[in-house]
Amino acid sequence: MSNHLFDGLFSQHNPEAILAKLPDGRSYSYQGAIETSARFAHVLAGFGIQKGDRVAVQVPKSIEAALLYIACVRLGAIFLPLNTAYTPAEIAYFLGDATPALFVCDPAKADVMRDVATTAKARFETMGVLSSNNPDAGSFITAAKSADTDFQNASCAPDDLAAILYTSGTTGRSKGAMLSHDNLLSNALTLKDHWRFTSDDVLLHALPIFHTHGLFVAINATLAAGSSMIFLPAFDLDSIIHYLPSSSVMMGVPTFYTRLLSDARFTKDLVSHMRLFISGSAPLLAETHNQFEALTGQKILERYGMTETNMNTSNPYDGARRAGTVGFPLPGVEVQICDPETGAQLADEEIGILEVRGPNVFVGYWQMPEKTAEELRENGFFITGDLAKKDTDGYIHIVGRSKDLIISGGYNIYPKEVELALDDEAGVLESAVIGVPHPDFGEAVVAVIVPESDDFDPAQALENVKEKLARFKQPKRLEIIDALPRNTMGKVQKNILRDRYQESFQ
Ligand code: MLC
Ligand code: AMP
Repeated sequence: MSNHLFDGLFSQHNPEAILAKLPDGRSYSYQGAIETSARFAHVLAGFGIQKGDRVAVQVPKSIEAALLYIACVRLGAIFLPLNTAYTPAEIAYFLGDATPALFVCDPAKADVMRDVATTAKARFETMGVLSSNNPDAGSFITAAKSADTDFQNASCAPDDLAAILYTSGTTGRSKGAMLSHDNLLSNALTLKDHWRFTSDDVLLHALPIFHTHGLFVAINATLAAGSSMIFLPAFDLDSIIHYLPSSSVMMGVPTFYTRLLSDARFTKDLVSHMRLFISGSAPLLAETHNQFEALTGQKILERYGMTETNMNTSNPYDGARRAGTVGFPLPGVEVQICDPETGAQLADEEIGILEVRGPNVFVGYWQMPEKTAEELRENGFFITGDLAKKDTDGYIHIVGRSKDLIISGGYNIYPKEVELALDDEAGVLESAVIGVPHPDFGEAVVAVIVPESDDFDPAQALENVKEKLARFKQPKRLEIIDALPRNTMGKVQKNILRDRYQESFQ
C-alpha cells in the first residue's frame, strides 16, 4: 500500500548507507532506521493507535525520537512534537486541545507529566536517550525491543495529515498547524533539489527536533536525498568545532553563526571543505553574513519559512546570495506582497504583508476554523503576517512583522502570552512585553510593568511565572514604569517602549 510521505522520503536510500552518526559512537543505517521505525509502528499499533490519532511527544532529542516521527508516518498517525522547555501547565493546554491518544514523555519528567496525561485521557509512555550506558531508555523503547522489524505501512494519500505543530498565537492561545503528507514531502523534495543534497552529503544536525527547522527541513531533506547526518543532542560550540571537519552542510538559526564567529577556533581552514551553510528561522543580520564571508570566504545561504508553510523562499545555490535578503520563491511556491488594508498586490520595493501559496502551505489550524479563515484566503494564499518587499531584481526582503511577535534564538514568543502570565501576578496592574535587540539571541524578551503600588516585588513576579512559561519565554529583564504609553485609541505604543529600552542588552 502506498504511504505518500514514507515512500517519497525513502525512495533514494541505499539500505547499507549511514543515515545518522551519533556522538556516542553508535550509528543507524537506512535499513536500521527502517527496522526500528517498523518496531515503533508495531508498538503504537499494539497500544491501539490508529490512523488519524494524535501522538504527542515531549522527549529529549535522540535519533529514536526522530524515528518515532517516521513510525507515526508509517501508521498514518499524526505526530505532535512539543518543545522540551514547555512546563506542565503549557503541556496541559496542548494535550487538552489536541486530545492525543498517546503522550510520550521524558522519563525524568514522568512523575509530573503522568498526571497531565491522565487528565487529558491520553495513554502515557516514556522515551529517554538510548545509549550504551542507558539501554533502558523508557517504556516505549523497552516495548519495541521484541517487536517485529517488518511493518505493513498504512495507506496514506497526499492530503492525509502527518503532523500538527503548535505555533503561538496573538491572543495568547497556541494554534495547531495541520500539515499533510504532501505539505512535507513536496517541500523536502524541493529543498533537496534546490540545495543540491546528494548521498555524499553529511549534515551537521544540532537543531532541536520539535520544530519545522530541525525536524522537517533538516531530517526530511536528508532522507529525501539519501544523505547522512551527524546527529548532536543540541548546539554546543565544542561539538560543532569537533564535527565540522567531518560534515559537508550545516543548518542553523542566526545565533549558531554569531556564536561560531565569536570563537577563535572557527577558522577558514576548519570549514574550507564545507559545501553549504544555511540559515533561517530568524533574520540573519547582513553584518553576520558579511563577517562570515570575510572570515571563511563562504556565503551563508539564507532562506525563509514558517511552521504553517514549511520553506517559502531561498537565496540561490549558484547565483548571488544577498545579505539581508531571503532570496526568491522556491520552485512551485508563489509569493505576493499585499497592502495590509486592501489586500491589493503591491509594486516592487513597496512594503506590505507577504502572502504565500503552494503545495507547502498547511491545511489549517486544528479545530480553529475561524482562525484558519482569517489567515488562509479562499484562493489558497496564506497571510504570513511578515512585512516584506521585493526588490527590482526579485529578491525578497523581510523587513519586519505586522504580528506582535518576538523571535529569540529562533524560538517564537507571542508577547500576549507573557503579558497574560504577568498580569495574573499579585501587584501587577498591567504589563507590556516587547522584544529588544540582543547580541546572542537576536531579540530578547523585556517586560514593562505598571505596578499597583510601591511594594511590588519584581523578583517574586519573575519567580512565579517560571511555573507557567517555558524558560525561553520568560522575560530576561523587567522594567518598572508609571503608565504605559498609549495612543488616542488606547492602544499601547510598543514602538515607544522598544525605543526606550533598545539599549538594554548592548
Ligand atoms: C535558551 N534560552 C533562551 C533560548 N534558548 N532564551 C531565549 N531564547 C532562546 N532561544 C535560555 C536558556 O534556557 C538559559 O536560561 C539561557 O537562555 C541561556 O541559555 P544558553 O545555554 O545560552 O542557550 P542554549 O541552550 O545554548 O540555546 C540557544 C540556542 C537554542 C540558540 C542554541 O535556543 C536553539 O537551539 N534554538 C533553535 C530554535 C529553533 O530550532 N527554531 C526553529 C523554529 S522553526 P537559564 O535560566 O538557564 O540561564 C521556524 C520556521 C523556520 O522558525 O523558518 O525555520
Ligand atoms: P515559526 O512560527 O516558528 O515557524 O516562525 C516563523 C517566523 O519566523 C516567520 O513568520 C518569520 O517571521 C520568521 N523567519 C523565518 N525565517 C526567517 C528569515 N530568514 N528572516 C526573517 N524572519 C524569518
